Amino acid sequence: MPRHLLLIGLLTFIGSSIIVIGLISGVYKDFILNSLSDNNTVISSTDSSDASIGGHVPGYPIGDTSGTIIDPIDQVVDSQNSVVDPEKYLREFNYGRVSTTPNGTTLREFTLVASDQLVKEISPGVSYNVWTFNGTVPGPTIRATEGDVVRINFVNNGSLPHSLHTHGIHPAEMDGVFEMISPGGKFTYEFVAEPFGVFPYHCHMTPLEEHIAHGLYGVYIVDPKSPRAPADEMVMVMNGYDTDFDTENNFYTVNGIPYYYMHHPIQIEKDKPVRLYLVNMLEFDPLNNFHLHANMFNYYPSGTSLQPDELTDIISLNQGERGIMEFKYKFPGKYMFHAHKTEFAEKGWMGTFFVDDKIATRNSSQIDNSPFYDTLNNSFVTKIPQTSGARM
Ligand SMILES: [Cu+2]
Repeated sequence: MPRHLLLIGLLTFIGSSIIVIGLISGVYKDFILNSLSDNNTVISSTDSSDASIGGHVPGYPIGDTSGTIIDPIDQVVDSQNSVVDPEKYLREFNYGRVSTTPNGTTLREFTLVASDQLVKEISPGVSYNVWTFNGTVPGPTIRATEGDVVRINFVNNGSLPHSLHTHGIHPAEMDGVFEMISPGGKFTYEFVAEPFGVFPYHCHMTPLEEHIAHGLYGVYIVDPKSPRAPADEMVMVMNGYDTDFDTENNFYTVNGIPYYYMHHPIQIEKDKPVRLYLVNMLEFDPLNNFHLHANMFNYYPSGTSLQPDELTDIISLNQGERGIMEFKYKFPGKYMFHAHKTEFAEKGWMGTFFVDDKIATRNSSQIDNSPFYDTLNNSFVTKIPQTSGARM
């Protein structure tokens, strides 16, 4: 047989093989994707053709996209195994053990224990080796007033060197960057709380990317000496988890558990001011954002001013950026908030506010800065006063 005919025959065979493989993989695409999901223990019991996946509000079905849908239909978060209880984390502010220094300044003392051996659920059924401050991701929110002395007893209970780097103004040796704290080591960070605002704290050991991605961060709030107006205060940390170690996040969350506030709406009161301390600690992705539905909010970048910079319904933040949002809802009902980066939203970074107009208006003298709405008892629970401390 002439050589050129042999070549044409060979090329025809290769071409038709590619077409057949293409058709087969198209037909079995869902099967292949589901198998991959199973291997990664990602919850994926949903059929992508079902228009009402996830039990979400009518008109907002979660459909299949370029990403794997990982929204558990019934989200029962196991508080024993879960990396954090987002219900509790949302409105928990730790004011430290309070005493007075000889010159009359308020001293707030905290203890932060770093560890890197815990395996916790970051979503129901999905376990991950989290690196934590005090056992949760995000770590506890610590709070002081401008001018207070903040003392943080840092303990490294992990197997790797860690440190504590807090944003804000302080001396070089309190910056937690060049002095690594070895496993089993301790260090006391002490500085004056300044300026007022909202700040992240996080481990600063290399490779930094790894220490942040695994969860070593939290929020530090400094109140102005003359306090902000009373409001329903809450903290939200935007983060992600790279569970297959390819330096791309598989899960995106606000307050540690993907989709948590979709299934457990945050109860707020109609016409009552809400103050939200927002921090972006997302690793690997350069930008994250927060979009509030059917409303606008005043935004205070870094929380360092009492005058808002803008009135908007969306704010985009790079890693480490943060600010304060203030808003109130005019109409009762259920409203979404989520990353306006669709991929992040559909991999877990979305939630809802439930605006209730039936909550009895409380006596204003009983209102402190951080009321907690107890969904079990259907009533507000008063938070600890700002000066009592001893929460950590
Ligand atoms: Cu670290």
